[in-house]
Amino acid sequence: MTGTAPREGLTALAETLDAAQLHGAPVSQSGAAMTLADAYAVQHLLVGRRTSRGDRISGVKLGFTSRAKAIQMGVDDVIIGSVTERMRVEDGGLLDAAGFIHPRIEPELAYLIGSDLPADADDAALRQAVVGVAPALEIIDSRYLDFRFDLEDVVADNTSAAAYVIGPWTDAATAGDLGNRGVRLEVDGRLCATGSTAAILGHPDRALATALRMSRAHGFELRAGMVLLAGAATAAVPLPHGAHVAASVTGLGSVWMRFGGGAHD
Ligand code: OOG
Ligand code: MG
Repeated sequence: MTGTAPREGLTALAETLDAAQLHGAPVSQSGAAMTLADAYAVQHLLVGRRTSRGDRISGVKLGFTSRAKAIQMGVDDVIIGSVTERMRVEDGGLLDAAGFIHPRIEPELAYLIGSDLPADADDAALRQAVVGVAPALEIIDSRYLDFRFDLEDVVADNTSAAAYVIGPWTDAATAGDLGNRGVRLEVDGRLCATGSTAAILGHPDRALATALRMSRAHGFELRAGMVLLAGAATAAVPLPHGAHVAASVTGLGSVWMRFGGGAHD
């Protein structure tokens, strides 16, 4: 299949991915030669199914903004997805493991957008709209078998988004230059990954311009109160049941969560 896939095919794929997440059962890679535009159309249909069940979009996330992630997953292009209120876990909270397939955890940096961005806003306007920065954790859980996908598959699957945790916000005006801060990820007190915020697009603030450009290109909105996850600074690590996970960014403090409950307990 080349060119633009028929709308029914895209709707069917969104349903399949939605069911995979709801039932915690992975599905085969789509096998279809989707265009990137098709893949984003599927993603919007998929997230639309969530919002029609009462969820709300709470932010956007970028993926593959670091070499470590691109190498780990074999996908080189930056991608964008949505995160929702029901994906949000309180700092220090418990994420219910029920329904997860093969979760992984990533240390990230989050930006808080303080005001709605008009359609014609430029990069400077977005920088000005950012009111806070925080260490964050992202839990990803591909709905595809063996966590394997190509660019279009992972875009269709809302960039593997599953859950996220935001640490304490620091006022963006006083946070200082975020260009080279140490990043640490600990699972059960064991250091699993270390890196630098410089791994994120060379400087994590570049995530702002990238998010603005990609939002425009692929039909996302940036609104007051939304978070922007800039992408993992290190490769993702498996998230075992019962784990206690913490991430820190030098100068911004730390964020943590537990993963458990669900069918296992
Ligand atoms: C896709 C999501 C990548 C990141 O921070 O790079 C991502 C995946 O690896 O499954 O969230
Ligand atoms: Mg991520």
